[in-house]
Amino acid sequence: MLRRIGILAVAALATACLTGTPPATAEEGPEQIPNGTFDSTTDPWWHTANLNFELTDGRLCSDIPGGTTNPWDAIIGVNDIPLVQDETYAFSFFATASPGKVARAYVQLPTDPYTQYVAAAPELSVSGNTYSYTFTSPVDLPNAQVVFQLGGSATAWRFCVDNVSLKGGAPPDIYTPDTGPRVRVNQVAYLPKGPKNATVVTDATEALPWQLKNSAGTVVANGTTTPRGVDSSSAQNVHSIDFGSYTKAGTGYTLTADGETSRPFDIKPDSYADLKLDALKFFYTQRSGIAIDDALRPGYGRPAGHVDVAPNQGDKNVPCQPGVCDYTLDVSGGWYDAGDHGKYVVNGGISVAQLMSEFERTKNAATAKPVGSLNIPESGDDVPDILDEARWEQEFLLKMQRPDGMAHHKIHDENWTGLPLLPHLDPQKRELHPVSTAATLNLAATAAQAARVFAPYDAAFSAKNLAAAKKAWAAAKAHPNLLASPSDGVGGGTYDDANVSDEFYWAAAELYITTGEQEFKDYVLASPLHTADIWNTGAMDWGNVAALGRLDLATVPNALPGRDDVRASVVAGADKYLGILKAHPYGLPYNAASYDWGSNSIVVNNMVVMATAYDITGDVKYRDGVLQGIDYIFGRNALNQSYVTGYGEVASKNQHSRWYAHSLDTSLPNPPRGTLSGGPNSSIQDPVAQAKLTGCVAQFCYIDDIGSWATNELTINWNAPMSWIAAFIADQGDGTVKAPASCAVTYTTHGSWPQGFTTQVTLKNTGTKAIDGWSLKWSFLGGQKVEHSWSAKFSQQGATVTAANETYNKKIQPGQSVTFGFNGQGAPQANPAPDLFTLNGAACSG
Ligand code: 9MR
Repeated sequence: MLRRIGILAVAALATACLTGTPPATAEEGPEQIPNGTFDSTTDPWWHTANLNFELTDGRLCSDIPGGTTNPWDAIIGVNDIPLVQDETYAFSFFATASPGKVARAYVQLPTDPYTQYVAAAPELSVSGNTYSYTFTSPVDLPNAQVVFQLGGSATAWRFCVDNVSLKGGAPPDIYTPDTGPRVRVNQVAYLPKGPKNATVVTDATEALPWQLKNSAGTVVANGTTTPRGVDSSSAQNVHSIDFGSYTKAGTGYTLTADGETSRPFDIKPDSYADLKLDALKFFYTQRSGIAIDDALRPGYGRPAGHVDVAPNQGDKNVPCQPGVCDYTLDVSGGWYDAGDHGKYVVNGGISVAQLMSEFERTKNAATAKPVGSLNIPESGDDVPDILDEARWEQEFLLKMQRPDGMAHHKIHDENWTGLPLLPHLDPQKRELHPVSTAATLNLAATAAQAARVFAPYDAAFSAKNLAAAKKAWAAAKAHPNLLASPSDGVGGGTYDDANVSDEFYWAAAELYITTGEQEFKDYVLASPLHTADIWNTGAMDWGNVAALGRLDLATVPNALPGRDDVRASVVAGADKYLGILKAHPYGLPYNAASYDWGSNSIVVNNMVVMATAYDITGDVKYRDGVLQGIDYIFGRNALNQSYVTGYGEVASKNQHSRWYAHSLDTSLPNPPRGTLSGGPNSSIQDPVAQAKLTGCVAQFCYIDDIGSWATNELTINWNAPMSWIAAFIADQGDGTVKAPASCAVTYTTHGSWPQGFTTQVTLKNTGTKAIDGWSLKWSFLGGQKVEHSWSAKFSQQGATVTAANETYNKKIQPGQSVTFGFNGQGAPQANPAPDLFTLNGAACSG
């Protein structure tokens, strides 16, 4: 037993309280572990032949050799522990690891099949923690084993353990999250001219009075709640509050109902401007293959990961898994997928696509505004930062393509690593996994999109992407059924997908939009997915990408026959999600009996569909759906918490990550501001969630613990739609809907030749007042450039063109028009008429 017993006891109790384990009770049974305190001997504990025991500071310690493969390649254990069926046991121990490591702790059958009655994967730190678990024994067994499995690390480390205890008679482990006041609000902000809704958890079945108070405590509005019955996603009886008629900006508001006062919140214009940038800045610190500059991200600087500097084995010369291929590839760069060091083409694809779509929205949506500086190394070049960031990933995706056009599914470590582990310290062998049709089509789709969005900035990169996209498309058609294995999940995620018809549709859609070519048009029109109802419980995710194609066909200019129907189908999807949101007492566009892995991304992606419907129709009900949906993410939920780091009074901050592992190593940071957590996941696949949340009802299946990879990871494919939505909301300013301009534009391309075209534009004043001075803006699809023009002053930035009046045609009387034109250059690919024209900053109403 450690001498500093007082300190340890306090530490143990604190941990027990933190983890929600009830303190020991008088009824607890006798200690079952012989010599768990190691006061003077290590007997009767045993170890595998590759270990030794030492008694150090009253603890059992052992140096664990590096270079083993499996957890069970190094074990410390004790035998002959009696278990009584249906008895609930408290199992606990104190342990340290230097450097920090994940160990396995099991109470198990001592022989094959080694059935585990409690299975824990504690993340051990240098300073040490007490870990406590309860379980109910399903068997009567005289000789159970307690083991610590310590193998599987490439490098050597030291393990120490103390106070190993197993006692029967433990009260069941009931974890009760601290959910604070029963009035649930968006803890970040409501827009002054936007909807404002809240939820009250109450036993009352009749309407209750509510008051809105300002920061001085003065009641500024009041009303009565709407009883909503029992919400199935939380099993709570709830009421909702609508205080949307109050529009005065301010900070520190609170809502009071049923004797409870909400956490404070703001009513503020532009309160999402920071999130718009933070959610995108997330990607820089996920970068592989480049040092993260501490000057750009104070507190987040780190050496480059996986650039072939020891102990990394590097990504510049990566072999395949044994037997998969006989070559190596340079697949350095890209973004780390999540909290692991893996890089996956399926998942990189949807993530980079959503960033590029966020950029394309700035060209095609009436309310969209440019994204701004992300404070990345490329800031200040001529390319929008959001595209520079997307390019970091797209370059990696291109490297994953083989000469025959097929793309490798993924590259990651040979074995899973523990936490914490900074990218440059990962010692594992990196391996390429087989090519897959899904990965190849992710490459085809994103490269086709990249070909058009990068065209104005880098013609060579654009051409490279287009060639890669076409090659990938042809390869996928030749190998339409090479599926990633669902069991290829050691050292990295599987991202397996049994149905790639949606990947084919998405790739064809992007190739068609970029090229206008017949083959892709025919494929899109013939695909059953083109007209299918694809608006499922979740609109899109890494394995369901038809909506990515559908949304882009609807919003990026193209000449597809029946395009109006495509646009109408997106609006139909938005109607569905809006209906779900309105029926939901917590106001979210997600209705599921059991919540899926990454449920927050489903909520946000369904909001993307509503936001797109707003961009298409201008109907404010869709925008309000988005503004209401975001309330759930920021605290109008059963746990009364925000799921975005740094936003809201109580917010996720311990997301599962090997390098933002502050809760395991205080010298490391928490995730950066603007990081979305995966959120409630009913299947609670990880041991932390299983220990704390078993039996949870959907919204409660979440814990802000770094060990809960199933409920609390961070990923590129979750922050991508988060950033898209943050931009959409930020672009709404204070929520005032801008009146459209009274104008109509006819844009006619009269002639075209391989590298050029001539277009005439007529701007008509459809209003009742004269237009006195005009500046008309639109965007080209890709690399088109105005070369020669007449009757207006032209300027161009990227793909965005501004035509301003000459002195002589400055005034346009009601009903009158002006006509001007230009010769454009560089339209070897599709050159559709723009959908959006803005006159002096407001969209022409048509
Ligand atoms: O987000 C993925 C989720 O949809 C899957 O159900 C889950 C299990 O296959 O994997 C998730 O993705 C993880 C990936 O496999 C590895 N990197 C971390 C990802 C997020 O948890």
